[in-house]
Amino acid sequence: MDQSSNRLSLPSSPREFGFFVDGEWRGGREFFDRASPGHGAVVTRIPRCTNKDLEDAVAAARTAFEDRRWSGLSGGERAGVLLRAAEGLRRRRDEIAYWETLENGKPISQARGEIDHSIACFEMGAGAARLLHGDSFNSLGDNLFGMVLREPIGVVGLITPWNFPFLILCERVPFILASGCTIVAKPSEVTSATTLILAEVLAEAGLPAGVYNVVTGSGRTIGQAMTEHPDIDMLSFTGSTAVGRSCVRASADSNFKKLGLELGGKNPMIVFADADLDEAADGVAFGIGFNTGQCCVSGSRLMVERSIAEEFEARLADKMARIRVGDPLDERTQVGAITTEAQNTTILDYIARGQAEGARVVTGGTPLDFGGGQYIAPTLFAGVTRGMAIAQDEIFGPVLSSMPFDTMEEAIRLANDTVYGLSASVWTKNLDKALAVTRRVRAGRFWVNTMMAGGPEMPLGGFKQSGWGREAGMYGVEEYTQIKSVHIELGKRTPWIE
Ligand code: TXE
Repeated sequence: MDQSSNRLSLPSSPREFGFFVDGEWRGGREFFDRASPGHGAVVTRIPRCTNKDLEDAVAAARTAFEDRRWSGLSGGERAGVLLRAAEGLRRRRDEIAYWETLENGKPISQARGEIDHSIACFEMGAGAARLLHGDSFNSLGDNLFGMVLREPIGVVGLITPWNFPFLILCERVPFILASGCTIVAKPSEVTSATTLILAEVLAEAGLPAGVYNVVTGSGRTIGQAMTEHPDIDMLSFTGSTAVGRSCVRASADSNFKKLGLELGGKNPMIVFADADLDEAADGVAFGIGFNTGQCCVSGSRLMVERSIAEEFEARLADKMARIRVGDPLDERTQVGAITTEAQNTTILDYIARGQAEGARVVTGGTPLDFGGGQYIAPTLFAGVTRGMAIAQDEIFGPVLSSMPFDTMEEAIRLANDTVYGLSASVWTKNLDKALAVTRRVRAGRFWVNTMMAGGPEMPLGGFKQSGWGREAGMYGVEEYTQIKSVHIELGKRTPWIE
């Protein structure tokens, strides 16, 4: 097939966005220009909101919460809006995927898959809105009845990163809305377009004004102000561990807002000699290659049983060298561009550091030139030891560090040898080993003989310094609720004063 027919083109001029407060679009006074990381051309102009804009958004979300225009509806009515939003997303799937690819640099086919997953999140959220319930205690004696109510927590601030701008948003928004809360969202300054498009979709689906607001701007200004805001009841933050730490401080210094934090990872993939080695090599290549390794759940450390280590690394290197890296707008591309220049520099610095510290590049290790944008070849390091930076730090790029192990005990020890605990995967045909590893490796998401599988039913979140709380599924909805215990006296109350 002619190569050009497989490729979408860049927009003829940058698309300018407003921001969304209280059901209305507002024009920006100053803007960020965002260049496509795959091509270098400016594709969007995003408003640089002010603190006053944030104040307006929080006030709108507060009013919408307090007057119960959303939380006062039945779960069924909320579900109706979420299902209509899912339909709206289905209609605009290709458009949303296109802007996601332009700002983020991920392959267009992958972006479409992420919109499909996002639609499923809205459908799941609709079900959850109807299913959310409390509990009752009929065991307190004939004179007392106990009820446990789940109430929406209030105004939720949502700060999202640039690696999955729409997917991460949609792993949260429908669940927050299902609970009855209202939202002020702030996307990453480099990938704001699709968070703004969602505002249009939700409004068309009948979401009342003020329930979903979007302010755009930098993390240091708008993001920081959100973490400190006394009228935001809960903040869901996804991003770096460093900023996660500052969210905790800001919460303590302001109103003790509840925090949901999804932070970094240095996730192990453990391959035993009895695994299907071809499948394992494919899964491991996917684990580090998917989204150019810019996933909080990327498998970035490989632990492979020593008896097969060399053979497995060679097989894996062969697969990694065959990953189709290139123009994100090309239908055939499997791995696109690195999303920001800063991230590109960070990754290349880590590759240089790995070599300086004595690890051996088996494949990759270099930038790739496609005549514009920034790309890095999927990279495998062998001979990595636990003290090396590439064994400990989250690189957030297509760089995999391989370490051999001799026994299952050693594999588990190596896997847990990190401050993080977001995800892990194990490859073996032996059920005893698979379950022992799953039980003992400390991570919030586990894959056995697969990588990255899952759906909106399953909760997401981390152990250790990978974060607090869970998103998605029923667990995700419950995070956005408060629990109220209600005690009802029945019959005549025994008097205190005779
Ligand atoms: O993240 P930041 P960056 C990791 C990854 C990456 C590193 C740095 O290792 O290399 O973080 O990326 C907003 N108060 N992850 O610098 O700064 C910011 O505007 C409040 C892992 O881009 O944490 C954006 O919306 N908010 C990760 C969001 O935080 C602030 C995803 C994330 O940006 C803020 C992304 C502040 N002081 C990066 N400063 C994951 N878990 O998937 C910034 N922000």
